[in-house]
Amino acid sequence: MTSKNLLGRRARLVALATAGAVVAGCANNAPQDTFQPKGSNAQLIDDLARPVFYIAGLVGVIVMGVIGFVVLRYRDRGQPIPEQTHGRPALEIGLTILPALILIGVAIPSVGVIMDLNETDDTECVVNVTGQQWWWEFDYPAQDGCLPGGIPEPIVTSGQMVIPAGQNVLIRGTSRDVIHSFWIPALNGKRDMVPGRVQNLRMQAYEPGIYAGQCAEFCGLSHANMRMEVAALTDDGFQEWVDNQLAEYTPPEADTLAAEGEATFVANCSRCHQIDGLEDEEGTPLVARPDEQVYSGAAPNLTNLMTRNTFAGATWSLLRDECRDAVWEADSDVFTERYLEGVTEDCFAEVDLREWLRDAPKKKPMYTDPEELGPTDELYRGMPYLALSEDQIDQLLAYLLERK
Ligand code: HEC
Ligand SMILES: [Cu+2]
Repeated sequence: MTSKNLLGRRARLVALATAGAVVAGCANNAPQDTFQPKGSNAQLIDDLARPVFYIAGLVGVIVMGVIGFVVLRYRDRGQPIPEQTHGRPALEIGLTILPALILIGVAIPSVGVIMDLNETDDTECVVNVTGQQWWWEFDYPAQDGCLPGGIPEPIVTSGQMVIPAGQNVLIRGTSRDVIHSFWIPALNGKRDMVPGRVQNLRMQAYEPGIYAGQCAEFCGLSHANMRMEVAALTDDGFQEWVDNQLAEYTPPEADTLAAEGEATFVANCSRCHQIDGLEDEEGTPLVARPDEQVYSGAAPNLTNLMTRNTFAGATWSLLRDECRDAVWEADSDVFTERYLEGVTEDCFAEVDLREWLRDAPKKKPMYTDPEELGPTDELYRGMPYLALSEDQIDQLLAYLLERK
């Protein structure tokens, strides 16, 4: 095969692959599509990005067209070198002023939108968002905001941030270890979450629904497994969610598998994981001390694990496929009700959670050297391998399934 033929074939392959990627990119049901805004902040960005894209696209096409013309028209065909000239003031000044004008034209609305996005005086509800390797914690301070009813006691959850649809929610974000970035493409742009700083970000969803996102700043080995969702509920639904999060602890019935699970949990898990209302045998409330165990100083609060439907950085589903689809693809008028059902026994997809309890660092890479699953700086990075027996795991699953 001649080199010319080879080039032609490669070029065709590249063209085909590019066209394929473009068509795939235009698929209409991508949950993290920035071009399908589902809230007022994302709408501001979209309204700016589209005209800017058209202007930039037009400039790009013109520049490429002129380059193509020059390359073809004046290519080397053995002709003598043309006479050299220098200086065309009108053209030079014109080609300086024109791009400057275009840039000013783009800058004015851009600065306006940046200022609008940073506006937080109009927020009605506060959630503290903290990133750590490799999951997000959401804690709701007690407040009058978030609905007429407010939030009477603090709530701590992880993976899925629940908000009332239609309200402007103020996210106060930070990190406990490295820089992460909070990004729910359908609701707003990215905001870096930096240790030692608090960064604000406003969230609003027009309609009830679930909106997927992911950490958007490389943050170590399992960066790709650091996902999150925003679940927006109706006002009544949000009130129900709040009441349920604050409901009193219901211990498992005596002499059940779940009751054995509670004991196993106390013995193996409660040093890191808080379950509000859980007590030791003497009736003293158990308070987790993840700061003594884990490098970031935190581990997810498991009080209501089964009210969220993903776990470990929202990477794995707690719902079986058909149940997950029923929630994720629900229309906005039925979404709230389906979401609030949480993980029922019929819908519980236990395989991933079982594997997680069997060996968490195997499921979600946490150390670059897999042989060294021990502590980093004498503290664990993420959840360690706990050498649980299959019986213990059965008990724990039965116990956790009741946490909602
Ligand atoms: C040394 C501290 C530590 C111990 C002990 C520990 N975990 Fe974890 N666990 C973590 C950390 C840290 C995470 C977050 C890891 C992640 O998502 O990447 C986690 C995550 C989880 C999650 C996912 C929670 C969510 O909301 O995403 C579950 C479920 C869980 N652990 C269950 C258990 C159970 C059950 C035990 C006891 C058998 C246990 N853990 C023991 C530190 C610990
Ligand atoms: Cu991250």
